[in-house]
Amino acid sequence: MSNEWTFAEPDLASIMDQHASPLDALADGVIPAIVLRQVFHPDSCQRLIDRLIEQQLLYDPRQPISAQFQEAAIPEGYYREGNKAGPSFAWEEKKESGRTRIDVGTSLGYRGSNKEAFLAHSAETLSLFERLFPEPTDNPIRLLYQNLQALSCGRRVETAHEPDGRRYGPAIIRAHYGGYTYKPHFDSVRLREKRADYAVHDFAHQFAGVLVLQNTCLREQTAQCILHRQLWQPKIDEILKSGKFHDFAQEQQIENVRVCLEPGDLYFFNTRSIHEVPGLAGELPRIVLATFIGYSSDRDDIFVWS
Ligand SMILES: O=C(O)CCC(=O)C(=O)O
Ligand SMILES: [Fe+2]
Repeated sequence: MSNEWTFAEPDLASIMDQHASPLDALADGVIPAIVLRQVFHPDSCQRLIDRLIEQQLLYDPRQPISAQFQEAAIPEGYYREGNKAGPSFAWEEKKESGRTRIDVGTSLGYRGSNKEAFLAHSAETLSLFERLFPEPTDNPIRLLYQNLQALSCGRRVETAHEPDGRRYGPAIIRAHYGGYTYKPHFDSVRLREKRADYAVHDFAHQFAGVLVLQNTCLREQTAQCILHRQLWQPKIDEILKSGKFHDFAQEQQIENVRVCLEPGDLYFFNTRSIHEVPGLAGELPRIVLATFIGYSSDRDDIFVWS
């Protein structure tokens, strides 16, 4: 078997041909990502962005920014641990950078410290998305779930829920303005946020499923995700927090891959792999539809949330 670390692409048929169980290959770190090209038409991406701006859910950076959006903007690197009220940072960068993110939807990482408030916010998001996506054939969340289902070898893909049936936000739309950067980090409700009081804590693996809706471009470059062939371990926490992961990766000769995507491309990766999205301060924000995914090889259900 080749030891090359290359992602599986470009469509379901060829991916299923290459891998008996692509999600297990992701879980085991055998492949860095699964990339499905052009699952959502770029025109549909643009129509959705126009609708989001029309409905004042996102702002157009070419227009003056209202106080409403300034207040809602989320700083880089931000998340909350357990039920702590204050924020933690995945890396030490608390200063006002002017790079902001607007979320349309409910983030467990951002709101999960107060479970009741999180579930109430999730319920609002579920209604918002029903209004936003009235047509089942033009619904990118449904599309993401269907593609995941097709990769899952017969498992059941559903929106994450608590035992009492209350559902989490099913996906989130994120717009990254002004060169917003995800520095090298990992995501895990289990290992990082330690949310033992949530049903999603029980899955062995966490993936991300991200559909690109708009790229940011600067001097013909686009902002893209880089995946490092390094699963998170406690010993690299300090390296991540002090912003020294690049030096470490070079020293240890850790491989990485850049996943270049166009609007309409969908990718899945293991969020325990150290990953980053260096920002570019282009005119337009990078906008994605993002999810987290809970996966255990021995379970027949897969939970999706944001
Ligand atoms: O936007 C992406 O492609 C990935 C972002 C990411 O790493 C995250 O939301 O934790
Ligand atoms: Fe991430």
